[in-house]
Amino acid sequence: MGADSYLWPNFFFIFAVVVCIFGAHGSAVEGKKARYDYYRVIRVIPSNEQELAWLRDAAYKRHDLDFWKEPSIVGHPVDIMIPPTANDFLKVLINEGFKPETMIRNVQKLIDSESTLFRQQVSLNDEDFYTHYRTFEEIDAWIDDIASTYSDLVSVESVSKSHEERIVRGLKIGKPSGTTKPAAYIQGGIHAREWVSPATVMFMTYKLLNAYGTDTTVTEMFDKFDWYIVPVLNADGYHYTWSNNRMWRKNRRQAPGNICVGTDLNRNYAYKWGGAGASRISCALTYRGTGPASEIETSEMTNFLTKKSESTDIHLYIDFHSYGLLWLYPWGYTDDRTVPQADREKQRALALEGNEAIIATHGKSYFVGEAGADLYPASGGSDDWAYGELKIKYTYTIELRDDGKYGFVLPESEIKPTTEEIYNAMLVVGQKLISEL
Ligand code: 0X9
Ligand code: ZN
Repeated sequence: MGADSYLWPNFFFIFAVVVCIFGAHGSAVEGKKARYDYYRVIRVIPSNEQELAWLRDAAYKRHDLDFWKEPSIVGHPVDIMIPPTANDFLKVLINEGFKPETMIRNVQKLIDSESTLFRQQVSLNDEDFYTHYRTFEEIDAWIDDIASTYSDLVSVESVSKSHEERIVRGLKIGKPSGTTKPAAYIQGGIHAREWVSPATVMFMTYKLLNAYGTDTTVTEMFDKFDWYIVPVLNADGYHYTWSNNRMWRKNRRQAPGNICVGTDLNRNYAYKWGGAGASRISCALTYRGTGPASEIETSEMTNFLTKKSESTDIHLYIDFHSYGLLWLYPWGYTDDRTVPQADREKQRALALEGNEAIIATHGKSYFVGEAGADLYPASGGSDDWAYGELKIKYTYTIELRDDGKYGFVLPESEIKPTTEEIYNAMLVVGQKLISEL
């Protein structure tokens, strides 16, 4: 998903149209669900800078492939979803000296096993509600249910509108107080296909609410801070992953003059917009949009938070993604670790502490690192905006489970353990925030 192309628009125009119809986004017939029959996901690990550069070039040029995990650094896996029509790419990889390992043989089979069709209706007070993936409508109804069940602590906030006119809503959780309290912000679902993100945000929220009044840390977290929790930022995209295409990542607006639908909202924020790792090609998975905060979801969400930050201090910002088990801090727009960043060491220390709690839960360990330098530079990210514009001290992007066995199509049985480890990490984060007041 490279940045730029000198060949554009001649070659890329034709190529992109073909790709949009048949390529990385599944075999979609208008009005029908995209299918991923015999799409496979393979993993290669670049063992030197040349191999890494080769993979970057392929990610940039081959829009018929879907890089589930983009090339990052030497020794780190790159996961690529290959449609059956691009099986030649496997041979190319082998010729280049890579040893591709098949992670998923048939993506459609995995999607089918998600069995989202036959789910029982359960009350939100039942753990069963949280151990299944939920539609946008279910999540939206959940927001109202939670607010009425925990009405002494919770109210509903409208964060933004979506292009298709959904309302992106969240919860404000905190013991009401006569004075303005400091705040914390948690978001999920900026990338539509990363289903475990909204699921974890919801389940964690429910667990926290149930622990209020019993667990002293949680009680203080809600007594001393107001928490803004938004389970699904990319409402249209998330809805679309249920209705049309499980592998959709971006929002659903087609800007005038663009060939393809969708902007990667995590490349659209108005801080260092348009730099490295953000494509100017509308068909790319990492399309940056037509300008900084060109998308309504981004612009209204940033207005929402900017307004909050004018009346209170926001101490924490977490954007939950999947997958890869990573706990990242800014900057994300550059891979230069020497760019000044006043809170780097404190952010890192807290993430490492949080990771200890994660390890103690189920033995998983998250890699703690700087987004741009340790993963890949990608500009226009929500985390960089939160840190760069709003100066939110503890700003993170957390990539949840798994580490590639199922990728985005994570079995529902993993929602609970993921939530448990993240919940424990949140207590550590909560303690830190409280201790710094
Ligand atoms: O590339 C992204 O947007 C995130 N990874 S994902 O696989 N979920 O798409 C990482 C974003 C890290 N932050 C920045 N680069 N600003
Ligand atoms: Zn993501």
